[in-house]
Amino acid sequence: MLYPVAALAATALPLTLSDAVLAGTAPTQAHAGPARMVAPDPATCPERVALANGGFEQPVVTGGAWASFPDASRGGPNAVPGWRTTSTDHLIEIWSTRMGVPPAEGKQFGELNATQVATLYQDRPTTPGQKLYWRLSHRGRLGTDTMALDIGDPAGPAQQAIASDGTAKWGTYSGTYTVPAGMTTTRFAFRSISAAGGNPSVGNFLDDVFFGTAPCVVVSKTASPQGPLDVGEEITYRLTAVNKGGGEADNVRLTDTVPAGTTFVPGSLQVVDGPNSGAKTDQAGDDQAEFDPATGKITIMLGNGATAVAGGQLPNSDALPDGTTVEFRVKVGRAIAGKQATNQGTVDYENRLGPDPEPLTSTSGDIVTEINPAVDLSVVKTAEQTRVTAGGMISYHVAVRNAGPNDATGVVVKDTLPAGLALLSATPSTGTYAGDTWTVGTLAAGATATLTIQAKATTVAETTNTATASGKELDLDPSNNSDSVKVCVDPAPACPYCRTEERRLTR
Ligand SMILES: [Ca+2]
Ligand SMILES: [Ca+2]
Ligand SMILES: [Ca+2]
Repeated sequence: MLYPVAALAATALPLTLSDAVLAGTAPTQAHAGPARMVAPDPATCPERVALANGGFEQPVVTGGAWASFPDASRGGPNAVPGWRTTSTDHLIEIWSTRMGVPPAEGKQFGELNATQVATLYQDRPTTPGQKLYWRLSHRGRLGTDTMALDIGDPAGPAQQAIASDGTAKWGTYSGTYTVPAGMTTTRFAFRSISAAGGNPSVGNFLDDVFFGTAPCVVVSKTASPQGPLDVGEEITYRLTAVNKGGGEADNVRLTDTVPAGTTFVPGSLQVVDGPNSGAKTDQAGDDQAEFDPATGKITIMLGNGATAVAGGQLPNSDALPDGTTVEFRVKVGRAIAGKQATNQGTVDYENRLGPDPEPLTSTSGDIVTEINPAVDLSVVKTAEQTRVTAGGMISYHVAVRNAGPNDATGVVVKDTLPAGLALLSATPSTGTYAGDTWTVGTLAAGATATLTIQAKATTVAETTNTATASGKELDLDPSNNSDSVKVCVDPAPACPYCRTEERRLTR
């Protein structure tokens, strides 16, 4: 009949599709050279899969050299996170270094055979089509112990590998697993096969177990203050790298070139949060961060174990929820007055879960800071006469120039005539003069406006006349916004006849 045939077709189709999708988007291996994967963002990082407590570091064995703990199904403060066992007593055995066997990772490891021959497992939510990586370390206790790794449907996971190791050293195993269509929960299980000595409570040490998705680093960035900012102010950039994947990211390096028109603030490199936090020097070779003045490039090695020459490891966000954050500062230069400071950071890292390191790259995306316009108004004031007699006329010339870089708006020049001078006329090349204020208005970058003032000297004096320019925009050099000129007003000489007459009258 038709129904079973249709059902078969419906299940077969998604399988084919999902395989095709995988071929197109699954991370590629590093053989192709420098080509790097497209930057992931939280939306494109695949749903994270990662085991809990893969190194059996929890709960911490205290008091003795080993301890049996209830499995995760029992709950409670003493339960082993993540792991469950098919053992009827639900006990999981964990060893500390005090038993004289060095862990493969950290300070503790598990023993598969706790009190019974059993299976240790974790069930994780998975997305069909996902590529998952697995890795484990296995060791015999009294001789050669053997176990199977099973992965798949919790109702009956399929054998992936057999681990058989003696007591001399940890054996390491790794592989990949693609989640089949329809499987939204995947079981990852260790099944005891045999143990030297035959004691059901002895055998098959386990450590450094991983099962999950590739690392996926997401980079975000902030600039503070948000702006708009003036030329001469500083921007603090903070970049945060969080690993939203399953496995740890390796060889994690952040690079960031300071935005055009800004200069790096020396001594401003620091790891704000995460592994190795603290201030770093600008110099290369002495710690995990450096600034290269020749290229304007900042390089910071991130993560656990980062050095001056190699990036460290960034655990996933289950282990390090906030990732790691770094900071540096730049000073806004006049070249970007009235423009924008645009910056983005890049994090390069590797997925080392497979047989070859796979290079991956993430960027923060652009962060844009508006920069206010800036100008440099300057005033030059001259007088055609520096010495006049009382009652005579003085011609003043005022020039206001805008050296830029942006157009100046709302430009006014204050030019108050000193006492003893009476205004005759004021002739601006642009704008208007009223009272003691020349309203220039807009003055383009590079433009000059002039004003001629004619005044009558009414009082004998040494007069100083000052003109001062101001505008709406930040003035990059306030020292040249004023200029003064000095004029001497002498007494008018009396005529010879008057002098004789004065003498005669006083006799
Ligand atoms: Ca461990
Ligand atoms: Ca340094
Ligand atoms: Ca100025």
